[in-house]
Amino acid sequence: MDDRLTGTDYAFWDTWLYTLLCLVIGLGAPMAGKHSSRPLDCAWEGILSKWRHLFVDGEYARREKVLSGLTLEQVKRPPSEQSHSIYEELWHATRCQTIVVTRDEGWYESWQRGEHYPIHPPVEEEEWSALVTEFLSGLEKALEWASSPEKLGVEVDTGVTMGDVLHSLAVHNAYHMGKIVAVRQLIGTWPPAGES
Ligand code: NI
Repeated sequence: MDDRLTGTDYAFWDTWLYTLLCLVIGLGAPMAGKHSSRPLDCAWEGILSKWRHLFVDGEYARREKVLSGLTLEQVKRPPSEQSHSIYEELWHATRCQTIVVTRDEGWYESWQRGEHYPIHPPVEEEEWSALVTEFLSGLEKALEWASSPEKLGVEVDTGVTMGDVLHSLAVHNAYHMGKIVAVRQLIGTWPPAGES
């Protein structure tokens, strides 16, 4: 997410999503009869569950699980000199996500200045838990953006829609969630206690 998105990069996803939507609605319409809104509702619920799959619980461990059962000591210590700590990974992913889902201009400007990681490690356990809360609530905000074709179609940059940016955000999250799991495996905290 260090570079601004370009429309051409994401044209495929945009086309895929809307073609799928049109197909589902088109197939449902002849069977709709008087209740023509129901296939549309069902189709959109299906699309929303795909977004939940991308953001919350699909393809790899639930994001809540990836971030659970960690102590302050474990999240602030990088596993090697070249590595980011778990706290740094999540801080970075969260800032990026918050910028996308809240359209926060202040955070966007600091990101543009190259401030992609925290300046210092967390001192209090609460800093970590607040960061986890911000990240998980950001996932729900992403789903709110995905809750209607109108919201997904909002143009956030020339030729770039919110839907385009959300797909990119899901990939970015996956990259950093995977890095966090890798660090957890290295330091012997994966899976979280009590989970398989
Ligand atoms: Ni990144």
